[in-house]
Amino acid sequence: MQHLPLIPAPTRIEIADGAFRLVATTPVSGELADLLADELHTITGARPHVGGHGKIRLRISGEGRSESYHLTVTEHRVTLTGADRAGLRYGIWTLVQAVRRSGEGWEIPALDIHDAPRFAYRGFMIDVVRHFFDVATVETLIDRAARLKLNALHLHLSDDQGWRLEIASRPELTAKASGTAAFGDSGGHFTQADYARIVAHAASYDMIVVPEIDLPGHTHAVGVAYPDLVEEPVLTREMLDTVEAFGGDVPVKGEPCTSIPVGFSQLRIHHEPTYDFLADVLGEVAALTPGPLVHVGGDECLGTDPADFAYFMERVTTLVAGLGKTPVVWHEAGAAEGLARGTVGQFWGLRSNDEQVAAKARTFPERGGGVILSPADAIYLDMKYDEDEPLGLTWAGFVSLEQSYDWDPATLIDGIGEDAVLGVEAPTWTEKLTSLEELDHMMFPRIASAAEIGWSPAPEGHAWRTWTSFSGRLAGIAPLWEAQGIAFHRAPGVDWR
Ligand code: TNX
Repeated sequence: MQHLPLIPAPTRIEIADGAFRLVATTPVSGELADLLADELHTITGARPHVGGHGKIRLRISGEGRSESYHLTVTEHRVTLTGADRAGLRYGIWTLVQAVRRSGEGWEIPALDIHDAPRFAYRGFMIDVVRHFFDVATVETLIDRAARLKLNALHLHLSDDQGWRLEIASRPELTAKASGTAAFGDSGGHFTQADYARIVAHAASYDMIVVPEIDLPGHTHAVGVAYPDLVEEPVLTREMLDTVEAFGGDVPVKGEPCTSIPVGFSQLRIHHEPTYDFLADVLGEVAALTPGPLVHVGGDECLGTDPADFAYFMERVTTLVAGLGKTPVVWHEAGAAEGLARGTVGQFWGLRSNDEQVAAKARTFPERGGGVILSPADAIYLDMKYDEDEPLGLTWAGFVSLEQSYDWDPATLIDGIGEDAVLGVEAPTWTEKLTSLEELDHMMFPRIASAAEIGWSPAPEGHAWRTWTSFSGRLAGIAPLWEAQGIAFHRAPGVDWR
């Protein structure tokens, strides 16, 4: 059977003979008809008429699994029914990917698709700290990720190099600690109005925003604004080596950090004003965020005593839970016994099972929380593709496109099966990335692997869930990505036409 260039692969698809011919006058009607008309305009250059009784009919049924849809294309009509608004929109993205050239015109092959996501959480992360990206850039990335059926944007808003979100009750954070970025490049921050615009833009695609305030490490910038709240930097040999390798200065408490070592900063843990600060910051963050999740970090506290770390993570997750949000933490925090019940763990280990990491990850489902999977040697999109790649980092090795596709959520971590997995997230750290073009290059096409692994059924018994099919479909989708202006990388392994 021929594989249409649909990514992520639909759950069930039948392709028939014949096609629906798309002409400039083809009318589109029903809910979200304007969205489909705009998308068709991008591809064909003509905007169909909206309204009346269209030959292309869109509808929300209010029945069936959330985010699911049913798409039927015959020679005479196109019928798309979403269970809800998100499902209808996902069906539109599928329909748009199925449009193909036919002679001088355009057509959609006759087909029948029933589709629904495998996992509820399908995310991507942007680090706006190491380098800052403005609202317009973030919105563009939302547009692109949404079209791959991703539904969560994790924003990494604070780190050693800067504080990127205005906090009204703690104005010094952005006044003093947002001006610079990695390597002394200029920084920036989101006002609360900017953040609200991002949240609203994401919501217009039924995408949630997951804000991250990284704690108790990765907090050098807090000390630039409020020196009383942080310890002196921990100068380990490893840390000095990274400063040496990547350039920049050794961080000095109270001065902006322009280098990219990790693990040297920490909040003062046995100090009550730290928790007053966190109540203010996280209170505002929770109030600004309609989504259910607030990320509080917990990664790479290399100089922190394990008992202090556990005490801190217990308090901060309890604080977030008290604000009515579900805390999310990086997997290291699984070591803390008293985490708030239901805390979600984000795994960023490697695909080769490391028993110590797996043991930390398993603690989350044991305490009623799900696990979000971000295996670094597969979907850390800041990893270099290969030795010819000028951008990005290599600590998890080179990550080819094929490798990004080569894993499955249900078998990644010993003792964590399908039911414990909340979903998949592809992070893009930005130490070495400074523009939308560079982000595009690193994210596309590997973000498509994350999208398919998060949405499509498990490979067993699904003919499209193979590397050969996926790479073929990527080649087929390239013209659409070009029409959408995505500066994707023509990664080896795909027969890009
Ligand atoms: C590890 S992943 C980090 C980040 C770096 C990233 C670079 C994680 C939880 N921490 O601080 O930016 O590697 O790839």
